[in-house]
Amino acid sequence: ETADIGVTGLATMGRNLARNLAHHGYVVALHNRSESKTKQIMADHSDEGAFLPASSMAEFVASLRRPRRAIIMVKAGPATDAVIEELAALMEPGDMIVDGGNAHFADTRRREAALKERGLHFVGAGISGGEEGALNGPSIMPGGSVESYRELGPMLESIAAQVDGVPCCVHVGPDGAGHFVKMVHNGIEYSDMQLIAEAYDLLRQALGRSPAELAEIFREWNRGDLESYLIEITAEVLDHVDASGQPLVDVIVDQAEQKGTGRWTVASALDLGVPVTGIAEAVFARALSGHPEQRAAARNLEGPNGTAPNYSLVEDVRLALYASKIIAYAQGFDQITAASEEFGWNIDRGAMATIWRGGCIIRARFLDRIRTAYEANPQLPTLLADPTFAEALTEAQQAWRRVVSTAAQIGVPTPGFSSALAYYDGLRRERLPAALIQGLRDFFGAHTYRRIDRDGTFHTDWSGDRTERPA
Ligand code: NBP
Repeated sequence: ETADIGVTGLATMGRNLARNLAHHGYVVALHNRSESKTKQIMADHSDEGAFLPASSMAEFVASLRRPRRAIIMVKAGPATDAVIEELAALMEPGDMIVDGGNAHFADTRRREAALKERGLHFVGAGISGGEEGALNGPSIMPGGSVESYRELGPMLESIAAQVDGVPCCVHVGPDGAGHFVKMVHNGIEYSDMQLIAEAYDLLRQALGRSPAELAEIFREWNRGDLESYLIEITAEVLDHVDASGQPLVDVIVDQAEQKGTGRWTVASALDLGVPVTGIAEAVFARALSGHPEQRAAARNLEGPNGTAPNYSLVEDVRLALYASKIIAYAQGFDQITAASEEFGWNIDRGAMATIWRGGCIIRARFLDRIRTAYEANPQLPTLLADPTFAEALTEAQQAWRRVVSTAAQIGVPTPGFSSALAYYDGLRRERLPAALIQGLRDFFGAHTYRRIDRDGTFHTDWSGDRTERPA
């Protein structure tokens, strides 16, 4: 009973997380369904810290000091349920099970409730940063009880990425809050990548620049407002020439795949009634790319394939990208707000921006601005209302409109830029055509409407004398 913590599931993520814990001085118990992975770590890394390898789950649990803390890093879904059950059967009240996989937050809520009945703490912890992050400092988003965080927090904070001396790990909220926030993080990652891809596509078509020239533009952008990990690696990918001598981006099949967290984010947003158009367009753009038969069938449809030689286009696209990014993040934070209210999570949005500054895929200078915005006004109704972001949008909006119209004129699809602009104009519009929609709903379905000049709900007798009655 000497291990501070254990990790079961020692594939890429689990192995690196266990090593990270050991590097920080913790005694780490190791377990994997097939023992070969456990042995491999001992062969390759046992000199890096204190590991206690176990060949069975019983041995693994027996090696943990109390209250026991075990992190599960296995494939999300039924495998996670199976491992939880095995662990729970061997544990005692007060012990803690942490799921660091990419679980759906509804599964985490279900598991947390079931384990609480058995006196166990269950912590669904979102972990971002891929294998490199797991080893050297990920962004960690743990849910679960306050008591469990008291025990686990210091350990998780010590292995997380650190930015300005602040760990990229904070207690997000009860039950599924951590996995929810991780899900939205992944959704935002989809929209960031879509916007970058649109900027690349538009500049390439409009200006006829080569991937290497475009890499230079992204490198330049990475020195300003857009500075981020994804912009940085965009330059790397665009610059890469493969063994055949061609830019790699030109030989990769243009069908984007997805594992499902983007889809989960959009499905949850539909349930919550939050317009996350930036994430949704990104998910749908990937889906469109993955239908080669439809793309082949549509290839000869009429439309321009023009250029737009225009000296200010590069700067215009930079501004459109930044403005659209603000919209996508504003929408993602709205979704967190809505879920926090729906599930009683009481999530501190500024703290979420803080822990996304490092370790994770969307890490960016930009997140400091979001943190500042929520610190200045914790009740901010939308990020667009923050003075700094409002000013950035004001500065960008003319360029943004030029970009969307140029893209439409030369036939380059920019669903991210266009839908973000439509969202911006929708929110700032004094009167929306939703009034007409309400009129139509009342006409065909007697769904009633409210008036701007009187309280109450009303119905017009459309099929009769068209007088209005209170409903
Ligand atoms: P995988 O998602 O590829 O899962 C492999 C691990 O699951 C192995 O240890 C395997 O054991 C174990 N496992 C399976 Br599969 N079925 C099992 C079962 N029924 N009982 C017990 N163990 C079982 O590993 P990963 O890529 O390291 O990811 C781990 C988790 O972290 C996942 O939930 C993933 O979504 C999440 N995540 C991954 C990344 C990333 O960049 N890869 C980033 C963030 C989060 P075996 O060796 O005996 O087959």
